[in-house]
Amino acid sequence: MKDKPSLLIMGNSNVGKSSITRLLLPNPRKFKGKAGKQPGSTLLIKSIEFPQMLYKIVDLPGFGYMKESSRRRAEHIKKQIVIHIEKHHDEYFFGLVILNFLRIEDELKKYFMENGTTIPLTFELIKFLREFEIPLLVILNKVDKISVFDKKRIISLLINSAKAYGLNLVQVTNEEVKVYNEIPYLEFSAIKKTNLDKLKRTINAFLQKKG
Ligand SMILES: Nc1nc2c(ncn2[C@@H]2O[C@H](COP(=O)(O)OP(=O)(O)O)[C@@H](O)[C@H]2O)c(=O)[nH]1
Ligand SMILES: [Mg+2]
Repeated sequence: MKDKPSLLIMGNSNVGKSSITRLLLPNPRKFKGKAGKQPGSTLLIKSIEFPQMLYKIVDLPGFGYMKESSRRRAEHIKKQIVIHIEKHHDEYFFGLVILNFLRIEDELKKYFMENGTTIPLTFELIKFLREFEIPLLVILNKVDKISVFDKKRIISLLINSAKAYGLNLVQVTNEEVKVYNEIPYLEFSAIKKTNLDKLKRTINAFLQKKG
């Protein structure tokens, strides 16, 4: 029998990956959110699976969650993520790239002001996943923590910055995303469950496409 397809959930530490994973599970009580965090040098990649669930969930760190002090470790983890995706990309029907709304401006400004020649890590990650043709949704999480005014500013900064790197971010619509060169994004709150239905519908649409 064929294995279930996998949903990839990626993002830096603390963006809300475990919280979002929990919202997608049929039985969240059995899930220990901290399972993926271990101090060793090997990235232990665990997938979460329930009999009632039609897909598995794999939770991976993003490309850029380390402080300067542990740069070597960050490089090491990045290499392991790359190896994992190169080997397993066929198993993934869809990927969620999770961003923390409160961190977007800082991340982008850091790159544009101090380091204009390198690509922001989130965009690098998106480009990398797209090379393997894993369809993506960018989740802008923790929308409950910002004002409408800040939200508009951050989203337009994000869209304009993405454009500068050749990525076309568009707000997810009710229809599924058909245009390959567009990357949909969704404002989200794991705490308030904002847009949870939309997220589930989008995941299911891609699951059916793959199935
Ligand atoms: N306000 C707010 N807090 C959130 C949201 N999602 C996650 N958090 C909080 O952010 C922290 C990190 O969440 P977690 O899911 O463990 O992030 P992970 O490290 O990416 O797995 C926890 O304290 C969560 O309660 C959200 O949408 N809104
Ligand atoms: Mg976690």
